[in-house]
Amino acid sequence: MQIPQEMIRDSVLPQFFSGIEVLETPPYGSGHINDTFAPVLRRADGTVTRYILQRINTRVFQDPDGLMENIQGITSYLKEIIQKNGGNPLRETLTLFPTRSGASFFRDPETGFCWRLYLFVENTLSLDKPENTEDFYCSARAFGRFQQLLTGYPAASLHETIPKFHHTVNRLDNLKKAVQEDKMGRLNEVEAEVRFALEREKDAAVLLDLHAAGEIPLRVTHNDTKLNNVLIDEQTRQGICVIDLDTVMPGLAHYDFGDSIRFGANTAAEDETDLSKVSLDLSLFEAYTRGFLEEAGGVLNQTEKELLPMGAKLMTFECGVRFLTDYLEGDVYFKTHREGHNLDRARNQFQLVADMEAKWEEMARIIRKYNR
Ligand code: ADP
Ligand code: GN1
Ligand code: MG
Repeated sequence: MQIPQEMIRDSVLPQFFSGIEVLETPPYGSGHINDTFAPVLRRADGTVTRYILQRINTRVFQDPDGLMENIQGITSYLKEIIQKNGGNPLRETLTLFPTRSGASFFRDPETGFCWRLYLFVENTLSLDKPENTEDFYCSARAFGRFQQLLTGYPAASLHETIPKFHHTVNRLDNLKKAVQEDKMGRLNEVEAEVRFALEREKDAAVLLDLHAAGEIPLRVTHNDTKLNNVLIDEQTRQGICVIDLDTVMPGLAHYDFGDSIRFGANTAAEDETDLSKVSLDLSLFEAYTRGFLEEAGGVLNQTEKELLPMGAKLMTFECGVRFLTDYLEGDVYFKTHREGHNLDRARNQFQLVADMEAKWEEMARIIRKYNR
C-alpha cells in the first residue's frame, strides 16, 4: 500500500523525537521487501539530519521483536569491534535510534505497522550494478569482513527471522506445492521453467548434505548479500557498511558468497528480459572471489572454499525458484513493478544458472587460484 506522508510526519517520526520539524520524507532505495524512506529532520537544536525510516515487512518477518533483538545485538557487537580497531562506528555499521519510550521499533497500535529508524550513512553509494571490477572487489571485502567479524558472535542467541530461508530443498518443495495448486492459473505459461527447476533437484541438497555430514559448519551469515546491501564510501570507494541485517542468521558461508555473485556478477540486471544479455561475468566472479577470500579465507575450511561455485549456482537457482513460486502464488512476497515481473526475474536467474553450468570449470579454476 501507499504510505501517506502525513502518517510518517504526524504519527511515526514523533515517536522517535520530540520537537522536530519534518522537512521531507521521500521513499528511498530499491529493496524488494521493506518500505524505506529517507526523512530529513530539523531537530530542536537546529541541526538538520537525514535518517532511514523503514516499515518492516511483517508478512515476511513475522517476529519483529526477535528480528530487532538480532539487529540490536549484532550492531552493538560490531560497534565495539569497530571502536577497538579505531574505526568510525557511526559509518561502519548501522546505528539504530530507539523510540522515546526506549523500544527498538515503534508498533503503531492503529495500523499494526512496525517502524524503525536508522542514521543515514551519508556520502556513500548503494549500487544496483557494480560500476567497475574494483567496486565489486570492495563489496566482497566488506561482506567477507562482516562474516569474519561475526565468527565470535553467539550464534545461538540469534532468532531465525525466516525459517529455512536458504533451505534450497524446502524452496523447491514450495515450488512443487505452488505448481500443484496453480492458484492463479499461470502454470501453462511456465512449464519450461518448472522443468528447468525440477531437472536440478539433486543439486538442491548438495550443501545441506555436506553440512549434515559435518563437512561444512554453520556460521553467522548475512544471507542477503546483494550489492545494494553494502554502502560504498563515495570518496575512498571502499565497502564500509553492510546493511539490511534482517536476515542475519546461522547459515553457510556459501549463502553470502553465492548471493553476491548471483546479483552482482550477472552481466544484466536481475530482471532483464533480454536473456541474451544475461551471463556470468568471470572477471567480476574473480574479483569477488579475491576480495571475499582475502577477508574470510582464513576462517573457511578447504571443503567450504572448493564449494564456493556451488554456492553461486545454488543461490541463483534458489532465487529463481522463489521468484517462480511467487509468480505462481500471485506475487505476494516480492515487490513487483510490472505485470509478469517475478516471471521475468525467474527466467533471468535460470539463464544465469545455465551460464554458470557452462562456465563451471573456469569458476573452479578461479577458486583454486585464490585458495592458497
Ligand atoms: P530491503 O530489505 O527492502 O532491501 P534495505 O534495508 O536494504 O531494505 O534498504 C533499502 C535501501 O535503502 C538500501 O539498498 C540502501 O540503498 C538504502 N539504505 C538502507 N539503510 C541505509 C542507511 N543506513 N544509510 C544509507 N542508505 C541506506
Ligand atoms: C530480497 O530485501 P532485498 O531486496 O535486499 C530478498 C532476498 C532476495 C532478493 C532478490 C528477506 O532482498 O532473499 O535474494 O530480494 N530478501 C528477503 O533480489 O526475502
Ligand atoms: Mg536490501
